[in-house]
Amino acid sequence: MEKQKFYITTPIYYPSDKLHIGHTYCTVATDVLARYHRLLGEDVMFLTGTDEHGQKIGDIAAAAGVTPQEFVDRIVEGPRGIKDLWKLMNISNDRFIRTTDNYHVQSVQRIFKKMHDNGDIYKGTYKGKYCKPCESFWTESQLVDGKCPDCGREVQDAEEEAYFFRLSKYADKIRDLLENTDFLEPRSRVHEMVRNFIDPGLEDLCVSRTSFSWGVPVDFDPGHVVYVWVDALSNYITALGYENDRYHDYEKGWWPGVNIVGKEIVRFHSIIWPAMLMSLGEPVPKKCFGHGWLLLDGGKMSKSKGNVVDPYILAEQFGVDALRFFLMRTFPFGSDGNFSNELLIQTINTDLANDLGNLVSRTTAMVGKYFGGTLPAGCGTWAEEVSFDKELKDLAGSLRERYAAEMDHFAPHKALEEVFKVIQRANKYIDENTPWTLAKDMEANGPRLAHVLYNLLEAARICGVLLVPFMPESMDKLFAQIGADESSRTWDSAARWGGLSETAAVSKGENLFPRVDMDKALEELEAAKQAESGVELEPQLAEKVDFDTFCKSDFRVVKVKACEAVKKSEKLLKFTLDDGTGVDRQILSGIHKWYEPEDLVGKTLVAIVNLPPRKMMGQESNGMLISAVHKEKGEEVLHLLMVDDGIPAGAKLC
Ligand code: ME8
Repeated sequence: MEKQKFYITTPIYYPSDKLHIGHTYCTVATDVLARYHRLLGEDVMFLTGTDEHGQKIGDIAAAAGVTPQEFVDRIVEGPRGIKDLWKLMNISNDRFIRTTDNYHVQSVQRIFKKMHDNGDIYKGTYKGKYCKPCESFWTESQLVDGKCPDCGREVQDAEEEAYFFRLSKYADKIRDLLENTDFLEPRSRVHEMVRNFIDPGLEDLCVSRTSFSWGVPVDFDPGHVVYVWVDALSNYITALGYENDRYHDYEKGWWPGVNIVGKEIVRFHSIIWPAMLMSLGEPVPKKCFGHGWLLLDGGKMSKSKGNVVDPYILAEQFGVDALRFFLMRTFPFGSDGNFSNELLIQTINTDLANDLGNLVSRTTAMVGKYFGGTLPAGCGTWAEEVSFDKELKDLAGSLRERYAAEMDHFAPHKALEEVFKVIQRANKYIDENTPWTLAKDMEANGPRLAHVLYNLLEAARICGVLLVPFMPESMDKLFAQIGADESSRTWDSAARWGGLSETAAVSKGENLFPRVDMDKALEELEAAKQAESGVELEPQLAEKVDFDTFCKSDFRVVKVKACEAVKKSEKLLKFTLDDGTGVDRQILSGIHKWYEPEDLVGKTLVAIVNLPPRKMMGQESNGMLISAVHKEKGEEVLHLLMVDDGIPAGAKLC
């Protein structure tokens, strides 16, 4: 029988800058679902990619002095770019689409033409508001306090000849899709969409622009480029081969698929995208799931706010699987969640090091110590089962069913909760049985001890199978340690208590999840963040200076009356300063590399004025100007300390 096909997609990412932990969250979640469906035995197609057109990217590339194509190539394909990140995070996508791929560009042109030819795209004049960062057109009535309803930023007036898509024509069908089917989840998003967009009346959508050129050209009307969202949304079918010869999977049962998206782009995926498909006469997706945001200090992460968290740093410090697990375990999929490094470390320590890691390491160590790594045949059964034997077996034996129910409802966090109930139950089972006491009299208690350890291995195995989608590499290690062969790693075997061979070869290997020292890890993270940004700071001095000694240094505010380069010196500038005494002070400073003398005249600076005089290049220097220094990408950077011009020359710093 042919395997059931399952098609799942992430949003395609804007390569406008490096991706952060919020993007990683979205892709890891989709990867977990894709791996879950593979575990079920389905024939999975998992698509991700990059959304590379639009005015925003054109503008950023221009500012960086490169062509848009060069710019996106670097961020998508370059070192530590988007493809590298997905490789690092063990993302198992089967396909990667770039909207600048030729086949996609051609398909979008054909899709646009099809909708034009069937009368759903017509020419008109666009008058309205445009939010550049969101690449979204808005009508006056949709604005919130005159600003973009999505991001709250200023919008621009826009007026140009443009093509329009008859979105209004599909209003009733879309309402029906949203309200009367389970297409869009979670349900709260349905209410948002209906209240904010359907109830006020769907207006036709402007789908072409003429004021910039970085996009898919409308082939039958030069000068127009296709609206970036029409271009981007089409990726879900062009990547399967719709209207192109690059792939041939569209008619093979992949479509319709499941779109996993963040909440701010649910509007595009649950209204505009289904309407486009209706216009094309194609089936709408099976599902659109709108997950929440990872917040930092209560706000959305964004480069412009400077509060992004770098997934490279976290994965390198804590391990890819620990990071994947944390993202799925901690934040209810569908709601917003507050990210913090402390929370990440706590989750690793509690769930992975304490609960799962300890269960596996204690059990495998005991099998090694008491049985030389192989339990005796027959240890899987025990005639006089006690209540806690039964409890553990029942809970683990029925876990797969509860887990699947949650995964099927896009609740990976709840599925993990079920797995961890079993892990915690198993750890309690160790305490209930005190194997080390049983081991004191192996002759009398050996068979019971073997049974207890078998039950523990078996509980670990079942949990291991169900954790594969979340932590594939670590679960391979776990299986190797408990001696689980291929047949006991399958989905079927997870519903069967007793799947592990009684005489499996058990070996205590490396610690799966080492405990993290919170303070040390936080310090290292900070250092890694600085190294990534290229900023290096001098370490603070440990040696204390007593207050009286400190007070002997006389720091004063000084004003620059004149400044010139010292002849024959590349570095030195000569300052004539007003230090409030009425007598000019001369100071020489080696800062020409960072400042031109004419830029400093009139500035208010700080100097230490009671250093002994020093001769430099034959000239006397009476004091030293105070600067702030750090290194950036290995280069020293210096900033003269400049203070408010209102402070009079000679004022003492204390
Ligand atoms: O929207 N928390 O691309 P994008 C959770 N190109 N998810 C987040 C997040 C956060 N802090 N920040 C971003 C686009 N995301 C379009 C998609 S699809 C045809 C075109 C999620 O790079 C965001 O919600 O801005 C979205 O789902 C995805 O990252 C890509 O965002």
